[in-house]
Amino acid sequence: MNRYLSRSRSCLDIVVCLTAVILFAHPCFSDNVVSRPAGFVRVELVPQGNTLVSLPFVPYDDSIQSVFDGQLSGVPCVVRKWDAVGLVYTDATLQSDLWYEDVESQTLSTMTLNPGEGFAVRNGSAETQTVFFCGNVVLDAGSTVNLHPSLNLIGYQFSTRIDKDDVTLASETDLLMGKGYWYEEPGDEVVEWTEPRPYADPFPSSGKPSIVQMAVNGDGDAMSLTVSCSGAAGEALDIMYQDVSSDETFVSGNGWQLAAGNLAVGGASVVWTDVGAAGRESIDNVSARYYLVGRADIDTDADGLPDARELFLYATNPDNPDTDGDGMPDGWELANGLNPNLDDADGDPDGDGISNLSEHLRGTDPEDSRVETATIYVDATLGGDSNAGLSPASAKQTIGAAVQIAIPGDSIAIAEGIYREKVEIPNGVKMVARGVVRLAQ
Ligand SMILES: [Ca+2]
Ligand SMILES: [Ca+2]
Ligand SMILES: [Ca+2]
Ligand SMILES: [Ca+2]
Repeated sequence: MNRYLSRSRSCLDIVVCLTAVILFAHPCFSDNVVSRPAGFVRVELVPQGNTLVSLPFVPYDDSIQSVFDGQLSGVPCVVRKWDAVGLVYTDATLQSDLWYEDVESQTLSTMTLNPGEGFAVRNGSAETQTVFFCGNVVLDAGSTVNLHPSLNLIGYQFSTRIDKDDVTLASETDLLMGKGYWYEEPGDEVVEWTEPRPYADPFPSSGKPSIVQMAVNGDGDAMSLTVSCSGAAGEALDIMYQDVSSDETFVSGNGWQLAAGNLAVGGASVVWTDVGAAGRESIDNVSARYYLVGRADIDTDADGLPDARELFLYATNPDNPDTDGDGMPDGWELANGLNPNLDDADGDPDGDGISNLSEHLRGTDPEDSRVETATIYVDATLGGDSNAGLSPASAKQTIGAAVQIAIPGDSIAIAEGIYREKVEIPNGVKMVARGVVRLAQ
């Protein structure tokens, strides 16, 4: 049996504790904006041999029957767990889609599989077979595995790989998702192997939406997610995902991408199937994929971006419609190719001489250099300087505010009234009075 891991303890524990304090200071968000994360790891089983594996997600049902759920074929397929206390193996054998403790007496297996445990899978087929281990991302603050004297078969307890230098149980190799490892405890006492969660937990502790089931199809190339919903009127969902290859680590708070946007929901649950898409590999081509479901219809700051997308896709503030304070709302900036986290009000990517802020105020496209002249309306009585000014109903209040956004060729239409301001008319801008206009200081 291979010895993959060796033990050495030092001040590493202290470093890990400090890391934990930083991770757990992360805020949690309100219950109905986003789900907790779920995911799968894809594991390849060598033909007619044993592969050491582990479960890096919390299965929806930890029975062996449910964990494998029709994913294996061939004779014999056997799952073998090692009892480090009794120093014996326990086997479960697959026959006709059922797992047996004893095939002859038709006694079904009661074996369970959970994170932290390692086990061997014998693939009885002459072909490599792939299995998907699915479930919730492990979000416990810390996890402990008891290492018994002599041999143990273990897995890393969290839903990511971990670098060999970061694991408290000093290792000769990185601990990879979905892999199992033999560990030989040289002492004669039980040793606790404890790891703090290696990624932040910015997720609500409960609530809906919630990913309540994942199931792979028979061909192993599509994954169906069942999402439990709140049932709120107008509820709509975004599905976000994150792919992590075997040499990368999961980063929970960012790195998410949109898989499907604004799915309509008409009841207590909805099923969405991931069949891949342009820019998103189908599930048979990725090592591990994580999913997050956000409410697409909750936009607290009314900037056009749902809270969940602001938090996990764009890193903008869901409570501030203009995160970078440059006068242009987050949603408008993203829709027009600008940066919602950087003051780019003075930028002019289309080179038309009109700044991004002016383009926003005029309602034009900052990525289209065609200049459209406009009429800007001013009304001392009914107007407001935060209005766009491009229609009588959204008139500005002062001529100065209109001048600020005017370009040569524009007209400024001034409604009847008294204007107590000093006005300088730029070249090429025409002023049109509509009724009796008085300028006063
Ligand atoms: Ca928003
Ligand atoms: Ca902005
Ligand atoms: Ca900006
Ligand atoms: Ca421009």
